[in-house]
Amino acid sequence: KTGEMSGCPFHGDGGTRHLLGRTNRDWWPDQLQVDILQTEGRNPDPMGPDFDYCEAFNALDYKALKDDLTALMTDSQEWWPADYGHYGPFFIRMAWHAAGTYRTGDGRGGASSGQQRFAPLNSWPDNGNLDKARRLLWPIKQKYGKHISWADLFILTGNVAIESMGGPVFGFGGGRKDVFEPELVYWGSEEKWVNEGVATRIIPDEGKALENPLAAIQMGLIYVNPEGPGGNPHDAEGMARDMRETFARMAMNDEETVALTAGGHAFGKCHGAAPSDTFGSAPEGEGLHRMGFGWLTDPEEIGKGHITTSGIEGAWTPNPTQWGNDYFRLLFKYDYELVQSPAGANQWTPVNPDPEDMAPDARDPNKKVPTIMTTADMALKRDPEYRKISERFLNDQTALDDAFARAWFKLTHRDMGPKVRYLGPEVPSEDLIWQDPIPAGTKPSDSAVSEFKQKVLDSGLSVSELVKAAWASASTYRNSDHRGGANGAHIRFDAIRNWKVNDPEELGRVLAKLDELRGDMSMADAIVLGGAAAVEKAARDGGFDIKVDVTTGRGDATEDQFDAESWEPLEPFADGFRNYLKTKAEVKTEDMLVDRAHLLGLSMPEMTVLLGGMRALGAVSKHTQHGNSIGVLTDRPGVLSNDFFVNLLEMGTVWEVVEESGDEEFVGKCRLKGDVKWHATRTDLVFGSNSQLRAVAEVYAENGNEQKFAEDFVKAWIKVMDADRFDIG
Ligand code: HEB
Repeated sequence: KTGEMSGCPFHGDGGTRHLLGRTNRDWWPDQLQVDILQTEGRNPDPMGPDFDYCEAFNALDYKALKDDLTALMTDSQEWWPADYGHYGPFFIRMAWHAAGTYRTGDGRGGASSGQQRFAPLNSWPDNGNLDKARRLLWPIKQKYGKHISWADLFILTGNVAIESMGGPVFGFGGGRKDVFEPELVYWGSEEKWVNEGVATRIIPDEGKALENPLAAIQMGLIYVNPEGPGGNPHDAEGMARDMRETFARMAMNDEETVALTAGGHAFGKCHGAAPSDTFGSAPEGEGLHRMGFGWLTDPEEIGKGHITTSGIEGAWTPNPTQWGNDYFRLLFKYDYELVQSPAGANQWTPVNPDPEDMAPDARDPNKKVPTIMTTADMALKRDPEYRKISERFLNDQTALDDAFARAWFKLTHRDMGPKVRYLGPEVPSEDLIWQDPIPAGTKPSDSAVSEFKQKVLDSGLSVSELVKAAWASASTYRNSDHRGGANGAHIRFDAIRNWKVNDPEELGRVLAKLDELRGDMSMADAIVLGGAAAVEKAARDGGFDIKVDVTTGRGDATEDQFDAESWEPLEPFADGFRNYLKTKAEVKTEDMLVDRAHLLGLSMPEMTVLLGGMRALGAVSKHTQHGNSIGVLTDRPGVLSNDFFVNLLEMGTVWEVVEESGDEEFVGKCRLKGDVKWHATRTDLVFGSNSQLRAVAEVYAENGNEQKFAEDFVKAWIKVMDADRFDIG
């Protein structure tokens, strides 16, 4: 367990930064601006909103596709010949790099939307030459069309590659629907790539820890620098530290890290046969006639195998296209000495290897060349904890098989959320703890639901308390890795209930009461229905007759289905919807609201109406000195009304900064008399100060839109409550 894991995704080394850091526009100012065609709500997805990928995938001839992929492994193309006549290792690296961008901090990255096709990932230095791997797949993608997404194809190809070289595979789940635009993700603020000498992100001497949510050690890497921290091969301790930290950010423990790295490097080779000034720029910055290819090398050199990718040169084992235990056998059989590759990279090679422990040349099987280890590989022997695991695997092939297969499955499916989202004939039946398994629930009858709602309203619990409890439960959902949400009722476990944002004492009281009233209904349903009852009452009190039709039939996860540590990164350090901020972050507090809304899958109007409605209901956190009134711009809290917007935009109020709050809190005073009317935060005032948010807030403050406000609020509320109901399709 690493101390940094529970850190706020927006807390780094104390600077200030933009929500998205450095973006594609910053990296490639000349990039074609197709995004202007995506304004005014136009969708860049050519398949349109009615396309059902699930249905298309289920109609796929899965066996035929796998057969074609198997044949492709050894169908070497002249324009990019397969090392050892087998593309398997190359495709494993492609799949691993597709999945390896996942980070637990915000659940973003990962393989599930096929982002490796788009900038910046298509041009990351660490993804060097994977443009060729993806292009080798195009004929197969074309053949199977809508039945297999690129995102699924990357991972399935990785699996087939492992299988075709005799490696162990645990299963495959499809269901990663393609997107047609680069995801807007924070990848870092640095202005240089790793190969341009950007600083490394962990510098203990300077008190510099890896900024959350990032999971790579330098800009443009998927994980660590293979040559050592900042390129230093002698820093064995630092190497293991960097690996441990970055892999933990990918949700991998030591055993998984060792199994994955050694298992992965049982296959293939590193490419550093020529100095790195012999190839061209990355795909996104290349000329049109390169047709999306980058890192171009003279075709004649390619034919000779003179390829440079990482700059390191050589294979790890004598059998680079065959699964086995040679990696550990060699690692422990030999002392390794530091040498330089032809491209000048630091790497390690066995001292006096036996002839049978030499590797074949990638182009000429009759020629033998020395094997290698990267400085990262050496950590599996040099670090005491990694070493224990490595020695176990050295002597127990079955243990390695199992650990590698399971870790690979987790790596490649970690960002897909609940198992019900997996498609296809190879979904493993075993439940895995990182899938957050939830037992199936039963749907209560309509009469049971109405009876329960009535009991809840008669129980003495307030609208604000019930709304906060339901929100606390459902809003843990992340649309990035599809974790969290109301299903499972994880909120009742102490580890979650005690998050400061939840006002634990109040929440505990509400949950106990709901538990008492629920009968045989699941706790998960009871929490959501309690919220629904409260919203319905608040709407009635506001003069609106609206039903809050949330789904039911949720199940309750048991203690042993709950991995508290893996839930830590789901704790919100700010939740603007509840006007909560734990500590000031590097980004502005309103940025954190937008980030949270994005993780909940909300649009700008949905975010706006939800926030305004929740303020009216008094559903704010009590953590400030203003108790549960901060941002509640209404004289009748608990009644569903558009008062928040009306009062926020009221010209009779002037707002002043509360100096001691560090620009976080404000008072609203009567313009004429000067008396204090309201207390609010940045998250409140941004709906009056930001021109776009103001435009939406005005709509909800306008006469004649009261009913629209109430209906939109309820719609957005239901959306959040039901965001994780993948189990009901
Ligand atoms: Fe790896 C390759 C590093 C992990 C799988 N890798 C590689 C290279 C390098 C590396 C440098 C070379 C590239 C070129 O081409 O040049 N890795 C690394 C590191 C790490 C890793 C540092 C962390 C520690 N891997 C890994 C994993 C996996 C892998 C986890 C899976 C599972 N890789 C791989 C493969 C390869 C590589 C398969 C080969 C490719 C070819 O052959 O092409």
